[in-house]
Amino acid sequence: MRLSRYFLPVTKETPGDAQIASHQLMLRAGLIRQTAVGIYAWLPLGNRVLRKIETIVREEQDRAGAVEMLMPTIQSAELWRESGRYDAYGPEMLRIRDRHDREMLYGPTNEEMITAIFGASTKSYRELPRILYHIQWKFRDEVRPRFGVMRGREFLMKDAYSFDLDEAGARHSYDRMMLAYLRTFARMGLAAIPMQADTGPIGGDLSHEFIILAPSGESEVFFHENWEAPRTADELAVSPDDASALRAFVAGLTADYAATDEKRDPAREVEAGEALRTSRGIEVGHIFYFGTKYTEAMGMRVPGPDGQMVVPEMGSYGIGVSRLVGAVIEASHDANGIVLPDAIAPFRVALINIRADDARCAAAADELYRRLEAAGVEVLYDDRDERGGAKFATADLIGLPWQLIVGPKGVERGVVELKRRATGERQELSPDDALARVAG
Ligand code: 5CA
Repeated sequence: MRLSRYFLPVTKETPGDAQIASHQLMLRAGLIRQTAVGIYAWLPLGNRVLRKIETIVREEQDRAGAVEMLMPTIQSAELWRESGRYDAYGPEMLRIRDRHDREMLYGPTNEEMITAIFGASTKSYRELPRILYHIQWKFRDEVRPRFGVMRGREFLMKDAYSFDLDEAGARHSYDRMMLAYLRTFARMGLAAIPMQADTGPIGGDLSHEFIILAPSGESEVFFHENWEAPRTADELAVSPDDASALRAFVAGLTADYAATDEKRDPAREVEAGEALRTSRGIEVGHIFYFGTKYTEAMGMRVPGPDGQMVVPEMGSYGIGVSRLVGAVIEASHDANGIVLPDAIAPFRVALINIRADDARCAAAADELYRRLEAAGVEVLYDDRDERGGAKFATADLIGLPWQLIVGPKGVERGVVELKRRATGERQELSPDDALARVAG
């Protein structure tokens, strides 16, 4: 992509109404624009980050055995009356009337809808277990939308729903999602800690929030210091299909104490002793096991193996996909801007021609651009007629993992400069070597 044809409205000034670094940087680096309180447009660069995150989430859901579908954003009030949540949900629900005066709502979550759809078509215990998910926009009329996409009103969520015949099955589904979540966050370079959590309006008694430690986080959390050395995706290679091996693995992982403020356990904190840590944290995911709460209320029953009717056991599993963009940036930035992890970078390389008016520089940079594209390396080529300084500042601000810099002196000697954004490390290399390096 040539920057001269892109839409990347970066700004120098820090927006006054943005309180935390990730929100300021997302605005300054041209990732998002607010269009109404708590509602954001995703500009081209932000949209690419969002899609990268979505892809990792999707790959890990698929690996866990979940099946993707897509449900609408607008739901009928009727559905929510069946579960009793239409009134219980309160002012966070955006209620809408259509031209026939029918009561509708913009979905804050989808337990009712999936139970209605899956329940109506499931006729036998042989069709269970299943885990279904979608990645769809939600709306919650938050009292205090803040921190940009971190607590928005409209936000993108991955929500999965499991249906099982019995509690043992439901716990296996829960473990599948626990593993998928740990892998998802590890792949994004995030150390997310699963913490025992409150269930709020979703219900049930078994629940974990996945928390990233950050001073600007909204939750107060308590945990054993062992969580400070998080697992990498490679250490999470267990198969999701072997229920007992997976149970043992998850039990081992979650043996160390970790709880949100509402779920503190004084006895376990005494046990942790000197190793007890406290911090602020950002909730990036939340999983729930709530048994038959919705299937019971909505009348879902299937004939079991010996003819008796079974009310399926459910869980639901959410990831804040749009919140993650803010959370990753909150966890990874410096004084010059965003530092994006390779796995979710919108482009891998910023190719910078520092002298657009120099024919030899332009030819060398054009050639590198052509070769990068041919090699399938995602590149944002700063071919604009701007000062070198401004181009460097933009490249640092948007935080692509690599900067490939073409200047007149280097061109003379047949070299280009390669800079790693995260470390600031610079190297002079031949164009061939630089290409091999960034393509690796
Ligand atoms: N139905 C369940 C699981 S599918 C559910 O809705 N869970 S939740 O309420 O915990 O939301 C799931 C995730 O969505 C949260 O962990 C958080 O990462 C994200 N989220 C929730 N509210 C917001 C918000 N206002 N802005 C951005 N992300 C949010």
